[in-house]
Amino acid sequence: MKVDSRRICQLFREMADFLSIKGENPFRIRAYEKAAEAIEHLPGDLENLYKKGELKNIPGIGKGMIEKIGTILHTGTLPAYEELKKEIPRGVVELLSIPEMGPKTVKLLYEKVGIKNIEDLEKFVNSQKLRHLPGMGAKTEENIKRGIELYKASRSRILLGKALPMVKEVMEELKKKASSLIERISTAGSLRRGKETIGDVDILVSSRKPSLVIDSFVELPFVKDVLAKGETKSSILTHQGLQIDLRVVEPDSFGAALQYFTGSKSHNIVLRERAIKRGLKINEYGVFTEKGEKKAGETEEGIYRYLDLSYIPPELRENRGEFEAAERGKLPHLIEEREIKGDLHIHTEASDGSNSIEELIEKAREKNYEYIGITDHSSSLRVGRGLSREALLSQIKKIERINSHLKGFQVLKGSEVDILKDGTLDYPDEILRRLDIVIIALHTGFKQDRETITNRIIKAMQNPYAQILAHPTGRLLGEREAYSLNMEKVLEVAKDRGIWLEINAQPQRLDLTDVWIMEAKKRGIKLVINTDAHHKEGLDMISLGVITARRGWLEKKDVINTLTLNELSKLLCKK
Ligand code: DGT
Ligand code: CA
Ligand code: CA
Repeated sequence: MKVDSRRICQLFREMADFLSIKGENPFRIRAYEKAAEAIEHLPGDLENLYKKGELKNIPGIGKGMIEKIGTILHTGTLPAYEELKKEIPRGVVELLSIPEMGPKTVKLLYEKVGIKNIEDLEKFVNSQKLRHLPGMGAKTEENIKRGIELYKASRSRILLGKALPMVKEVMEELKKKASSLIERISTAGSLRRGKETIGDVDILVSSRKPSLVIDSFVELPFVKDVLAKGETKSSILTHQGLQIDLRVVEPDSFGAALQYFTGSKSHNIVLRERAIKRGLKINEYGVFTEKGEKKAGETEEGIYRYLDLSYIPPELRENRGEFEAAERGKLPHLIEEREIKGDLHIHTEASDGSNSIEELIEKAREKNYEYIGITDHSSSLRVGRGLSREALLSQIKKIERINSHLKGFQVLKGSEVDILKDGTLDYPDEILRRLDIVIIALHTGFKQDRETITNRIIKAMQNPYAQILAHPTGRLLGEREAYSLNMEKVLEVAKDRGIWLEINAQPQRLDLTDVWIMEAKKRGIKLVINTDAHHKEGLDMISLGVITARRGWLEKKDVINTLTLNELSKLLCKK
């Protein structure tokens, strides 16, 4: 029996959720989570590795988990899973996705009050009954209420980082199935513009036989429901809950349709007004004169050119000044992924990551990088399994040893140092002095007021060894809003002190955000695109960071980790 590895991942994650609601042993729960994570990043086919007995070499997958994988591969499921699924309603598990709702609270509300889903919870909270339960209070109730709102808002949108790989697969399957029918194919909409979350996926195809393309599309294996089906367009829902709109157009209007369906809406409105001013009409078929003569439409470039604009890359189409720049030929030459020379924020197995320094070097060299920064958590961050001073010092020695054997590549000694409650850093200066890269980051006290948080961060930025401010706003998409922060002030200090601001490429973070990136660039602040990877495959997330940087109008020269090793070393020496 062929079981998709993603299904196994999902099953393990559900197991972890079930067990946490049951209040089971945290190590058992963690074992499922770790195995799911490892499977997600597996360097090969799960079934093959299992058959060859090679799963035992994969960090994160223990003996017990290998047995369970075997059972699932043979039977499609696990007996314990089937039992728990009967016992705990789906809606109860979903409660875990609400920010502020931990397993203990879910268990309490389910067992003592009978709350089985979000609707039950919402009613309970709104009637102010939750505050009277043991260990709760008005404040918790308020937090959960906000959590529900946040969750509901996020449920309808999906992370770019999650959608991209799924969409890639969908497009490949469609191309395979309808190869003789399809001339061109592209994503459009917010996905193509690289927005951090997307409502639905838009795909555009050019073909001379539209209805046949549509027929192939709705029959693809990932389709769960067909929401709409016409001669030239269709909407479907995938098994993973992704909505995909497909439109098929004639080849000579592909450019016009691509421009139109890429949006954004506000960008398109300005473009249309521009056309009207010139006595032209623009729509998804092309640019036309008053007499109906077609002037452009086959390519996007042609459309912008006909309206006296240089080509505007999709990431800039948000009506944030791109028309003025395109008119004057002053559009930025946007940064590209191949210009990235290294990654300066990476965790290893020494703290809460899963790979060794050597494994990370190997992956980085595959990416043609010249350097990586090893930056595990600092000592007081318990949840991040932060390094004690001694552990950090011995890691420094280890890195020096490794570096002495490397040619054309260097590991930079670093740390993601926690900003403490009083704005001081988690290691003393005599330790920070020995590091190449000091990242400062806030991991606690998110609920402090705006002034307190701002002052804490600013104080930390004054430390002479502070170099990079990580994930500056602290947001976690769908989970946690940005903490209240006076970003203008932070930018001022960053400029003043020469602190580099991080664009954190984690799909849930993408922080700094596009608008603040533009703001930072305007002030001449340098940025650095980091993955904050906790797993070697996580280094590939850099692409999301680059997309976000592009949305913030960044060029190669604005981004520190486009520097060669040589250039970066010189810069770090100067500091
Ligand atoms: P999303 O899906 O909410 O993340 O955002 P988009 O931008 O992908 O929006 P969507 O899927 O509703 O439509 C795709 C594009 O089609 C949109 O960016 C611009 C274009 N579009 C859709 N409806 C209209 C409209 O009424 N007027 C104009 N000018 N363009 C539209
Ligand atoms: Ca869309
Ligand atoms: Ca759409």
